Amino acid sequence: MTTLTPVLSANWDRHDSFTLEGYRADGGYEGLRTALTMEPDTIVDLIKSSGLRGRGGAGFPTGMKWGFLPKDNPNPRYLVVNADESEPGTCKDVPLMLANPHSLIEGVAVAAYAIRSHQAFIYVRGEVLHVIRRLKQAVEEAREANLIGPDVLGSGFDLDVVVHAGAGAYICGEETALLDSLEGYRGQPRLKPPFPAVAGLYSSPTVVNNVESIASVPLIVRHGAEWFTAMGTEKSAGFGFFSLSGHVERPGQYEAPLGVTLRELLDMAGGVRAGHSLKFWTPGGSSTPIFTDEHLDTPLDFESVSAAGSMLGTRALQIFDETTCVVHAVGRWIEFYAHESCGKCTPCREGNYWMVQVLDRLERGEGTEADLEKLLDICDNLLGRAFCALGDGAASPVMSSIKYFRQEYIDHVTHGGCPFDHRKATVWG
Ligand code: L3W
Repeated sequence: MTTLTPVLSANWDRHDSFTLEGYRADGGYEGLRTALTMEPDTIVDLIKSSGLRGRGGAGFPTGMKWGFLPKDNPNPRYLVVNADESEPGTCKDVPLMLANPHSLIEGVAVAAYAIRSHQAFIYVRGEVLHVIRRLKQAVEEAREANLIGPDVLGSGFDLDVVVHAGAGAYICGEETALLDSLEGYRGQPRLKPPFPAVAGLYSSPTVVNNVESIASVPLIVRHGAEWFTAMGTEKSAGFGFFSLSGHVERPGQYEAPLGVTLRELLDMAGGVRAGHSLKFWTPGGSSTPIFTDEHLDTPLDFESVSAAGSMLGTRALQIFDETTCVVHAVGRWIEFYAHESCGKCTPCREGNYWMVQVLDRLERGEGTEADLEKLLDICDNLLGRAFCALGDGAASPVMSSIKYFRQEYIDHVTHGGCPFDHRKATVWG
């Protein structure tokens, strides 16, 4: 039986967890002190050997990404934290930054030192004003304590940290759209390669990492790579937040080793809401193919989730019970993707628009069985054909829901509309 491993969330119960004093009481900034005594390249090697993989969805090895920065480029190097959390269901970075902003700032300082960057940006989703205020306050506290700024802790290392508010566009969570937005342009994805590591912000070598990835770094410096690899699985090391939402008794953040199963997490969270049973769920947010009760024992690590046909993504576990209409739920997600499509590429701009039309007419009882093939055809033109991952993300819930719940789609045709009472699916109703 896996148990919780509160590490990043260890001090969340302290009333002053978000202050410098509260963070330091539990050993905060000790990782930075240690890091400043090490050679930058030694820290990169340490993160490589810890096996830390990006916590923003793709799971790319963090140390390897740092190692891609070209040695012969004379331009300044930048560190950019992707704090633009906007994926439906994904809700881990916001609580982390609210409860423990200094864990991110300490991570920024260690990571910037390791990659030899003197300028870091934290790009935060524009809507979360309370988080932006808290981060700015924490940055000021850290600056006053000489934990960032000129000559950090007398080490000779200078670091400027800027908290930048986006304007509320999901696409700006795509790393290159984020960089365009940060430069003052309309946020739209750039062609990759070149990857940001080679040509990122202002065409300079740039590391873009997720909040949770960066916040994990000082802990690895403090406790060592073996401490980290002792948790999780061989290829998916360490711990992470599993965000349970929807039809679950105790929704929230469950910090656990990678490889934990939904069955174990539900045991800790009081189960699916009383009197109901699990119908479907997302392992990593709305962009990942849905799972059903067949997958309750799938280990939630990168490899096992992929082998079972989905993606670990951001570990945003949205739980839906038998009162939920899958066509309705998928329709709401696709409305989101259609609204958030940046319009740069045709498959995503047009495909999402048409999927909304088709799903909507199925819900209204004006659909036909041919609409299922139409949806799959649109997905076929989206998957791997859009300019960025937003297209694949939109196709995933549609294709997987038809795979597992084809009959429910057909029921919408034969029943003359949605056979579900949506009021029963609301968690408050
Ligand atoms: C240098 C190479 N760098 C890859 C870097 C690349 C990036 C990272 C991962 O999508 C996923 C997406 C969503 N040289 C490199 C290299 N890199 N090869 O590695 O890159 P990539 O392209 O695999 O993924 P991505 O475009 O970063 C992210 C999924 O996450 N997702 C999204 C969640 C949404 C949020 C949010 O709202 N904030 O996190 C959920 O599952 O579908 O598949 O840094 O530069 N040769």
